[in-house]
Amino acid sequence: MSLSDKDKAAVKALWAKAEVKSNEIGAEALGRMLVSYPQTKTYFAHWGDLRPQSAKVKKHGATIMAALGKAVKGIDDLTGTLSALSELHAFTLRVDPANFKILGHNIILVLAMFFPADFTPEVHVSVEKFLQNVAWALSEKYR
Ligand code: HNI
Repeated sequence: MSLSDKDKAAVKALWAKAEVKSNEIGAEALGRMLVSYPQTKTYFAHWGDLRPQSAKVKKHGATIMAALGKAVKGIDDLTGTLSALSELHAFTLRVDPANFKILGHNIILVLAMFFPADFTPEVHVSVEKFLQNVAWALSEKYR
């Protein structure tokens, strides 16, 4: 489902607020994914400590959010914006693309936790569509 101008505006507005807290948001989302969807831990086993408070989990949460920040800026061409990352996840990291939806779910949950007043049903649907499109773009090179 492609993003309307309204969706893009809603995502950009929420992101403008989220960006300053993006390290915290990313760490919370990644930490939660690893606890509540333990099958995702296999990809990060080489880190050793995978508890949400571990330094590596926190740092990688920030890395993911920075990449998503770039995706928000490149929202008109998500496939192009995310093509190198898609290639990395497909061929080097070999991440099952089903996991992109799982992380997206954790990110949307944490955004709702951090910004309850902003997270109207209209904003929810736009952010959901955005994360869905990010997951599709990241899956693009899997063929
Ligand atoms: Ni992902 C590395 C972005 C979902 C497993 N990932 C990265 C990097 C970025 C990134 C950026 C660092 C790249 C580099 O070093 O050049 N990952 C994203 C984004 C999403 C995502 C934007 C989805 C929204 N990654 C996932 C998921 C998994 C995943 C769902 C597995 C469950 N990613 C990895 C692994 C690495 C990684 C594993 C390498 C980590 C390391 O440092 O060893």
